[in-house]
Amino acid sequence: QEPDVPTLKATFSMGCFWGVESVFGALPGVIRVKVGYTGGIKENPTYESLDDHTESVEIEFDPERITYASLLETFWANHNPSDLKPVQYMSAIFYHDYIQMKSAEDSKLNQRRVLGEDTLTKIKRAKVFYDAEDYHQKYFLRQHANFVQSLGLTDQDFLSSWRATKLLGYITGNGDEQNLKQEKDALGLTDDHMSYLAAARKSGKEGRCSAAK
Ligand code: MHO
Repeated sequence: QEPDVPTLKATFSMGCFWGVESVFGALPGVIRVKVGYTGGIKENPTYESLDDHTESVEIEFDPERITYASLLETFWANHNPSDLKPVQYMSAIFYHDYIQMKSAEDSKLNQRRVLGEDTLTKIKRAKVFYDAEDYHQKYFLRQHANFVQSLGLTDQDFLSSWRATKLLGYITGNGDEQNLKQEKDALGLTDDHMSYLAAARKSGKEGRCSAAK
């Protein structure tokens, strides 16, 4: 069942969004994640015509279970913010309110202390978030076609369900084994599904974009 709790949004850019969606999806308290394009001016960008937009994730989280500060820690820990990248893959935090802006700025200062060098991370106000094409949503989960089919996941689920968000996180080897076991029934998983997931988590073959990104 989809959790029915009030959520807040967080928007981050930190390189190829396939892997970023997987990392955040597995975190307890993260309810949903989707991938898309934001930060630019061009209207209705697509993957083929991104223009001045950046690959990003939009996270819906339950602030009773995970803090924005802890999402920021995951942000810094999962990319190199000092690497010069094309706009498509740049490092950026898109804040949704004043408090998020302050936390983002504090965490960026702290990151500079930790790294001993400046980061290239942009901190900007969140604007329109354009959902990426269906085939980009939960990309690494979609590669397991039979698994996905046996769970009856639709494009709508891939875009906006808790279930697909968690399954993406787990199947890519992120998240905690214990949490996966606890969520087995809520995710509608059989014992066969659990074995399949365990094997996929161990193989660790998926969950990465190509080295260039
Ligand atoms: N084509 C690259 C990056 C895809 S990404 C969503 C790859 O295969 O990893 O920008």
